Amino acid sequence: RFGSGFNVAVPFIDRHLEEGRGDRTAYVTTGGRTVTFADLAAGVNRCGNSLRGQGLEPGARVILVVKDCPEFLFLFWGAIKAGLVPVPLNTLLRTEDYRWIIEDSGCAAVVWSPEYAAEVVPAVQAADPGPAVALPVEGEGEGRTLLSLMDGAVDTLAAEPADALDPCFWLYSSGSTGRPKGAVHRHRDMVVTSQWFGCEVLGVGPDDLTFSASKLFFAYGLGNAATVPLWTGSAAVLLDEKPTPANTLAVIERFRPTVYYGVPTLYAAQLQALETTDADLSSLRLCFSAGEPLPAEIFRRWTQRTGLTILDGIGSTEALHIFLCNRPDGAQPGSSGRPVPGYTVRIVDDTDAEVPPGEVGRLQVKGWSTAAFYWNNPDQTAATMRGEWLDTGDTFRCDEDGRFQYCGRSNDMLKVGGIWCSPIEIESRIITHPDVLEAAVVGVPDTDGLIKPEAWVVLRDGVRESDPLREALVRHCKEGLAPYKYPRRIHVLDDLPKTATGKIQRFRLRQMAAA
Ligand code: 3SK
Repeated sequence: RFGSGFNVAVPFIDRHLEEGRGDRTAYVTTGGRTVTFADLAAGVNRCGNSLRGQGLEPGARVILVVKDCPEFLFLFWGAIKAGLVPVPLNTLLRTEDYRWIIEDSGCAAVVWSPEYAAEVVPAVQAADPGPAVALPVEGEGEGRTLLSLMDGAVDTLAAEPADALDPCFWLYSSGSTGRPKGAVHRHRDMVVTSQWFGCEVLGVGPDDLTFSASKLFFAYGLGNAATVPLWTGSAAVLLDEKPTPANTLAVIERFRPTVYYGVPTLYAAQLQALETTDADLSSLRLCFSAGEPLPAEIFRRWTQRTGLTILDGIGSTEALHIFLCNRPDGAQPGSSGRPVPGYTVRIVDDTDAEVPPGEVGRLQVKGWSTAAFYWNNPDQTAATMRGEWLDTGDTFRCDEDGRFQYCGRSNDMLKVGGIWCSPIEIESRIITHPDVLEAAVVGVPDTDGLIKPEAWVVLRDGVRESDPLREALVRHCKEGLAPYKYPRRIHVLDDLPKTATGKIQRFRLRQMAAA
């Protein structure tokens, strides 16, 4: 299967029919749809035939701006099976972002859920060159839609022969600055992440039911809900709305998943909701967190409130999924854990030389799921893909036990009074204050041009902003941190600026500070 002619849609989609799982459920949706493995295979084939029927040739890029629904899976896997290259995009982007990516990718097709038409359609019209094919998934009236094409398409399709190392799909990495970069992933990459992380670390098996609050367009959500379950022949729940504490807790109660993937901000908000409501989370055997490091305080509060441990991990769009994480048999608060089997992780200095245990440096990872290159971007490719090592842009420390601890984005670290200082450490202290829900810290030049930490906080519901509260927060930091680390100013916000994948956009806070 993995030799010449290998197309990754075969083991992820067709294998289930060959192994007699056609009648089993692959997906359920909060809107009441059930998709069996046989339905999935038929949808994938119809979708692949529909796209090829529009004149798309092998290798053509197909942009998806599609919510979490069965059609996302039909499109993603159908494109791959038909030899096309799906490019799922963040559904929260704006017209100008979509226009730029349509042009950068040179895509031949754009498909969108009607919910996103207001941002996508003007981008399709403005792009030069624009896509040959532009289709809403569904729609009212006479117009051609993906569903109308699929209605008339046959439900068998021979997989387009490919090689394990051929380009298979792209993911644009949101990055915290600059234009997004199209990471080109290969046919083998999803096999690697699903087997190593899904099976060998989490032990996901056919009887699990997954719920990922993180969306399919994000590498984390794609691995959680579109690859690990399909690799293991298990089922997943799809929520097509923006995840909120209320709807995610309701999904867990109603569908009773065994495996839940969230992000730290959502765990924090769910904890707040659980102060005033009850939710039955007893079906869960595993809670996972990624997207940004999980503060130790949220880990503790979640365990206290639910009796469940959250396994924190780190991955990247370029590595495709999780390469460093805590294990079910020994999660440590505030730690990103150990390498996932199959990955080698090292911490290097500015000359790419490995640093001794305990020292801070840049985290690099090596493994078979890392992207081949960035499309159209040799400079960023050279800066990030260093031979077989991928530079994550994150600063980490590894302790004597081989556990890794996040210290911030490489360019987020602050040097205060000549000493490197991690914003994460200060943030972790601030959020132990009972009035604070979330915090982000950046370095801001003082009147002498010297960098000092300043904090932006979101207060818990019902807490009012005041000078005494700010003073109390500073005192709280002084009591718990090395003297130079306390935030010199506390700013209060309703929400922290974040990327669609939940990472704090510290550059926006720096912009606010400079304004
Ligand atoms: O940010 C992360 O931790 C992550 C995890 C899995 C896949 C992709 C990403 C960015």
